[in-house]
Amino acid sequence: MKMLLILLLLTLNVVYSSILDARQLDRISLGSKTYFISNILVDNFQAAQQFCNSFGAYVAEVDTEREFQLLQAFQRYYPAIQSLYISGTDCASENRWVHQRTGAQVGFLRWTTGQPSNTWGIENCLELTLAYATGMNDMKCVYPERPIKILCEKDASI
Ligand SMILES: [Ca+2]
Ligand SMILES: [Ca+2]
Repeated sequence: MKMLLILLLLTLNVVYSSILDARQLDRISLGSKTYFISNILVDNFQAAQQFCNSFGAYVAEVDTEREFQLLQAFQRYYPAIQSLYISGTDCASENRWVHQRTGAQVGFLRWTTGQPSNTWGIENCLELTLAYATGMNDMKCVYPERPIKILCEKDASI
């Protein structure tokens, strides 16, 4: 299984950097973008944004199926990481998902089983999750009971 994942990542032109900040995990590239996972946990979207910003990056904005597939493969490479903050909120209009940074509509949505649930009417942020069928889940933007890592995106190649 692990070998299959490695092969998949290789075919997706995964490039690993040997020089990593202590707060980052490995990186991957797609076109002119670089993605990396935080090595810290945060319990709210604002902190996620601040973390990515400190690297000149932003919370990953999934806009194409190709981007989604790559990032999902990247996450699967680290089975211990079940959840990752990604960009997107529907706080202004229920189930109309836009990026927090730009206000642009989220270009690609792939919900995991039973989602979006908008549980308690307050799930207005997005995570990429390996739970159930894997995909996206709407979750609370402030979630002290369950801190998670962050998927950041940067407009630069490695
Ligand atoms: Ca919602
Ligand atoms: Ca949900």
